[in-house]
Amino acid sequence: MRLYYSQTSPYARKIRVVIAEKGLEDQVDLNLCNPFENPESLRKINPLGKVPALILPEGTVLYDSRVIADYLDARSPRPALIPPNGAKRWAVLRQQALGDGITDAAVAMVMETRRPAAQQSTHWKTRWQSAIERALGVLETEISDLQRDSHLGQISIGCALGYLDFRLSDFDWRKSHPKTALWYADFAQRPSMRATAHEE
Ligand SMILES: N[C@@H](CCC(=O)N[C@@H](CS)C(=O)NCC(=O)O)C(=O)O
Repeated sequence: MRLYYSQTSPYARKIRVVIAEKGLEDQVDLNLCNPFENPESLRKINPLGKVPALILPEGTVLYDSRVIADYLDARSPRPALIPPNGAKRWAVLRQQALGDGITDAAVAMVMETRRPAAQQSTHWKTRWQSAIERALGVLETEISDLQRDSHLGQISIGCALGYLDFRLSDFDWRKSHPKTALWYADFAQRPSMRATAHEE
């Protein structure tokens, strides 16, 4: 398998964490690329031009981190990151949506702040910031649900918090979310998280 990724993408990081947690490192070649430089090789395999994208051994390409994570989870005999059914499954998928949703809002904010100042929208930046704050508020009340075995909900949320630190470091989310901060301090020490920390 070949993974197209960038060092700064929180979605690609999520997949690299999944690869490490599932012990699939030997089966995946890493192909570093910058989607914002519009590489033709990436556009050829993913019409959306986004990372992560995963080429499977038979040549099929999967994109979107949720689809890739689901595929990799099924591919390794290690304990499932996505429970197969029941309430636990929906809880994990919901946590994944919460983590990815924080990431979506944070990425949108970062992209907006790279536009010329006069063109930036205060309306959208406020809206994204408040979505992040509301999601963190919910997370703070549900943190005990995360303090169990490793699963995709934790990974998605861990990568979202890592991205906030990386790109929106002025936003001191720890102060108003101490339980989440405590959980993340521990989760960020996992070898899979340490090995995939963001780099410019
Ligand atoms: N929902 C997608 C989002 C992927 C995504 O937006 N990746 C960004 C990097 S952080 C990208 O490649 N952006 C390039 C672009 O928007 O042109 C996923 O979960 O994989």
